[in-house]
Amino acid sequence: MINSKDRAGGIVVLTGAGISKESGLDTFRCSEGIWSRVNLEDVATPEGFRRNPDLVHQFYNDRRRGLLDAAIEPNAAHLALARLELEWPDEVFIVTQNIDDLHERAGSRSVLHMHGELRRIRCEACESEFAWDADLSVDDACPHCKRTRFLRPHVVWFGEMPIGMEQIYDALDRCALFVSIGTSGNVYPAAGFVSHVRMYTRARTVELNLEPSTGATLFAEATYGPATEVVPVFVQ
Ligand code: BV8
Repeated sequence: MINSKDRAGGIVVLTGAGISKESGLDTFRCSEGIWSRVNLEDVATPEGFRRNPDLVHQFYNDRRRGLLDAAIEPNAAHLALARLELEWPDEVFIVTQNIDDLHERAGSRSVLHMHGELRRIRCEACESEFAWDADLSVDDACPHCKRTRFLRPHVVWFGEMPIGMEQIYDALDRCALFVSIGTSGNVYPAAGFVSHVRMYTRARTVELNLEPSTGATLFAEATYGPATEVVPVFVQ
């Protein structure tokens, strides 16, 4: 449970694919996960995009269409975090590895997508960035500079710098509570946040996950179970 001491400095919540699983979106490393069906090197690296942009566009077009399916809704875990932010305005900061928009659709406002956003694209020629819900192809022209073959998903691939790192570490350095939800703790720098908090702060560290993550032993507290069950209980 969250207590009043947790408010001194703020609450940082790191989320991963597990928080969206019960909304119907796939995780990456569970059995049947995304990386069991497609090779990460081919679709989530700049090299893969240069080698075969059509394959990468298809991978993200399929996931974007999936996310826009009417059946995909925020779940009780997303809604519990949105309620927490309402109760404690300006003290809850969600850093998500997810590229879906379920936190925002649940009502959360203070959300940073460190791995980018599925419903946004950017132009590698003019660096403009756009909301984009349609399929994307190499022949699409940048709405700003009109050039083709320069548009890409606004997503952070392996080997690329995640978004908002300075803001994230500022928040980690100040927080009184760090909660990790629905992530396997395999991808850096996100997987290193708990070690950073332990080293530089006196914050509480809590893992809420279906099962112990790779970094489970680094957390002072943990509750295991489906996010729609454990998150509402923890934040009440
Ligand atoms: C960078 C694209 C530097 C978007 C993704 C060795 C050591 C340290 C680092 C590295 C290293 N070797 C390589 C690196 C760097 C690399 C990395 O960490 N590699 C790993 C594989 C070792 N990291 C990077 O490249 C990062 N960039 O380091 O840049 C730099 C510095 C200067 C200048 C330039 C560059 C970039 C990382 C981002 C890569 N992009 N995806 C997309 O397509 O979505 S990562 C991919 O994995 C996803 O984004 C996802 O967010 C992320 C993490 O996965 P999870 O969210 O944890 O999902 P997963 O399936 O793994 O786990 C789900 C969990 O949920 C499970 O634990 C499960 O039990 C649980 N669960 C399931 N159901 C439920 C549930 N929990 C609750 N309820 C449920 N119902």
